[in-house]
Amino acid sequence: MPTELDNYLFDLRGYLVLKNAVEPAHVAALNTELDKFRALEPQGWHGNVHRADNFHANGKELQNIVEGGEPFERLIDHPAWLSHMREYVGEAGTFVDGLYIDECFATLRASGGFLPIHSGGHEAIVRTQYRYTRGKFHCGQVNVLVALTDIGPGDGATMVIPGSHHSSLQHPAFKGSFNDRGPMDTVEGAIEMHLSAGDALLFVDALAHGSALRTNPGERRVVIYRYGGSWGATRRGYVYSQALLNRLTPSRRAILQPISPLRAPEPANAV
Ligand SMILES: O=C(O)CCC(=O)C(=O)O
Repeated sequence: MPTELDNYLFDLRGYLVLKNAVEPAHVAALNTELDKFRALEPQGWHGNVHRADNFHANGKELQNIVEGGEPFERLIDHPAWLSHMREYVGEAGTFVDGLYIDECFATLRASGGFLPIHSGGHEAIVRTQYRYTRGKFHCGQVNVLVALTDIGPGDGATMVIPGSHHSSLQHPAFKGSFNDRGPMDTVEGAIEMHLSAGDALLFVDALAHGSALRTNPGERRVVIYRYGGSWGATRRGYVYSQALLNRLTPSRRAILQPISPLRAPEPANAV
C-alpha cells in the first residue's frame, strides 16, 4: 500500500519514484525481449506489437508492448505499483472499482532524441486529471515509467514540473504546437528524473512533463504503462489479442479487460 508520505508527496508533486521496483533479472528479461524488435521498421508489426513513433524525435516507440512477451505481462499487476494505482485511479468501493491499461509502450531513445513539454493542470482534461476529493484520489490517468537502463545526465531523462498538475496557468514554454517545441532542458521549474535501471517513476498524466535531449551515445530504454479507470478504452485503438487475454492470470486479465464483451447470441450478432 502507498504510505501516508507517498500520498502526501504524490499530492504535492504529482509523482513518486519507486526505487528498485523491478528486480534486475526481470529488467534483463525485458531488455532481451526488446532486442527482438531492434530491426522493426516504422509502422511495422511484430506479432501484436506495433512500431509507431508518434513524435519524430522521441525514438523508437513500440506500442502495445504488453504483447511483447511474458516479462511484459508481469508488469500489468506488478506489486511495486499495483496498490498505488488502485489508490490513485481505482475508484475503490464504487461501481466502477478497477483499473484499465489504456496504453503501454516502450521507448528506445538514441542520441538527439527527446520529447517536448506536454500535459499540465491548465489543460483540465478529465481523462488525465489529478483529483482528490472527499478523502479519496480520483485521478484519470496515472503512468508508471520503468527505467530499463540507467538514466542520468545527457541520457534524455524524463523531465517534470513538480506540482504542475495543480496549476491553472499554462507554462510559457508551451509555445506553438507540440511538434514545434524543443526538449525541456531549459524549461524553468522542470527537473530531470534520474533513475537507475529497475526504478519506476509513477506520475499523474496531468503533470507537465516531457524529456531532456539525449546527447550521450547509446540508448535510453523505458517502458510506460498508463492506468485509468475500469471503463476506459485504449488510447490509440489497439485491441488486446484473445490469445493474450486467454493466457493471463485473472488478476492481469481484469486490468486489460475489466468489462467482458457482451454480445447477442448468433445469428443476431452475425456479420
Ligand atoms: O519519454 C519520456 O521520457 C517521457 C514520457 C512521456 O512524456 C509520457 O509518458 O507521456
